[in-house]
Amino acid sequence: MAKALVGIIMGSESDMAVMCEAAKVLDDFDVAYEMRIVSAHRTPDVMAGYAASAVKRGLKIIIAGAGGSAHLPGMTASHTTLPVLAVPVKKDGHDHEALWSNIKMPPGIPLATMPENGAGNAALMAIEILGLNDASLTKKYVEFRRKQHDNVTHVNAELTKRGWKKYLKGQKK
Ligand code: RP5
Repeated sequence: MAKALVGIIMGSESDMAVMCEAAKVLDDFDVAYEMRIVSAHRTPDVMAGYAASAVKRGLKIIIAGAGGSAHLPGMTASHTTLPVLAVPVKKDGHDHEALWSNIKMPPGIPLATMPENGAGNAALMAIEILGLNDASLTKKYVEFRRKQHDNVTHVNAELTKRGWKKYLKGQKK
């Protein structure tokens, strides 16, 4: 098994439905990762140890997701010099407190905050960063971006040919 380059951590098992989207993207790009529950509130010692040992263990980036008061991403960033990508987890009944908590980091400790529940984009950002030192990964990523471009081009061609009403009707089938 390849050594993990990305650490995906989350405050609770209840965040996993959101955070597994990051794992799916990394799987698609064959990027090795590890996934752990690391609560800033319930296991603060584990959180500090995880972040402090991350460089030595070979991690290059940490994706940290949490909901509620969401201290995990920021506190993780404060215990490591690795780039930490925050995913504010928003569940039913939540307001935007996790997002606010994550984007309000004080000067001096940067935290790259993704959109609410944006674990997939966090993984893509991780791939962009890892790609700086991995040409074959960047090649796959460029191909991924090209497919998105081609998809829009294809939709536009269909729209022009059939008009939006027929296009939408075709989509609903
Ligand atoms: C945060 O508070 C966790 O990230 C989670 O989103 C929330 C509480 O989780 P559970 O009570 O569902 O374990 O620390």
